[in-house]
Amino acid sequence: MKTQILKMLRTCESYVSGQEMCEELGVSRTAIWKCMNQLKEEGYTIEAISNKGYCLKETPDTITDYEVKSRLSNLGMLDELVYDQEIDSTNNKAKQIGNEGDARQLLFLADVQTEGRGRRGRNWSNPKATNIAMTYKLHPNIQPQNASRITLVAAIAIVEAIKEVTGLEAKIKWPNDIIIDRHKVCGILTEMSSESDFIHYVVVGIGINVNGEEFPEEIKHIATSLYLQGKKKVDRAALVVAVIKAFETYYKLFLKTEDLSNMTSQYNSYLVHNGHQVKIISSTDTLEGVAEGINAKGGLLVRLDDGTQKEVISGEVSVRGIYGYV
Ligand code: BTX
Repeated sequence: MKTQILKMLRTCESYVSGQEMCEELGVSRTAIWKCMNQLKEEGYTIEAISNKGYCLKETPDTITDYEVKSRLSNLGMLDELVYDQEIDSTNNKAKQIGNEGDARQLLFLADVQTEGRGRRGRNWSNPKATNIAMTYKLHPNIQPQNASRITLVAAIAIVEAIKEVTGLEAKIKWPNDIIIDRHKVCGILTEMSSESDFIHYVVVGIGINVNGEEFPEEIKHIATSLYLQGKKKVDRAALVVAVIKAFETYYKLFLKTEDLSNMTSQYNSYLVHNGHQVKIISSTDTLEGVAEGINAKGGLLVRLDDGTQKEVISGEVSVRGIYGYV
């Protein structure tokens, strides 16, 4: 009901009468009144004027399912949004529900993660309700070996959503980091449960540093937030909505071909290493060369010093001069 009430308040020209709400939602005046009071307790400023009705004056910085849903005309490819104020990890929750056999496409949202995860067991810090932790649980009908490309699809969507909501020009550090001014503002973690030719689910976790003003000592030198970069507080729900819309557009394009052929130029235009010297550090060796963008498979093309071009499929790319510690 909160979703519908917020939607009505948001789309109305000025005031919505209690009567209109009762009729539209098919509930009693008392039910509306109770819901209004709950919203007020959560920080919404709702003006109530007798004979006129209700008017939404201010929205708190929140990413609850109903706040986000009230800003969307429909959920598109998603069946539902699931919000937790605090959780161990939205990826863990998505996987747990996926393992229980839930076949819906869901988006999990949380303000705080106590055990947020990065790649290879690394940690993702999200201790305060100033950031966004969101995880898609998707059921694409694609070959399992192509699923990791969804990380790159998400990266394009996030760069565009950040630009739309904040005006900031973020870049992609291949394959899964979003950076601004040489610092990491977002990380993406894609995980999957599959058989050799069938995907049970793909989980795409996105962590965005939004309104945080400081970071723990150990990541201070590499992390930044949209607030620190733009010097303005960001409407987190607006950013979630922008990511949802952009991701759906690119994800649908991806599903047509199972590769990035419809979006390589976008990705490459956001790629921070493009045309720059990079160091490819894999578990077996280290290579150096000039990055020449990604190909449709999502591999990074690197022109080695001997003139040959190498396609890097996985591994960690460090870009000289991009991060202070490189
Ligand atoms: P990654 O392995 O590329 O990056 C993890 C590394 O990034 C850490 O080792 C640390 O150095 C640094 N780091 C940790 N926290 C932050 C932060 N808040 N900002 C900048 N740098 C940081 C990146 O992995 C993938 C992260 C995905 C996070 C999302 S949040 C929603 C979902 N749930 C979950 O548990 N993980 C994903």
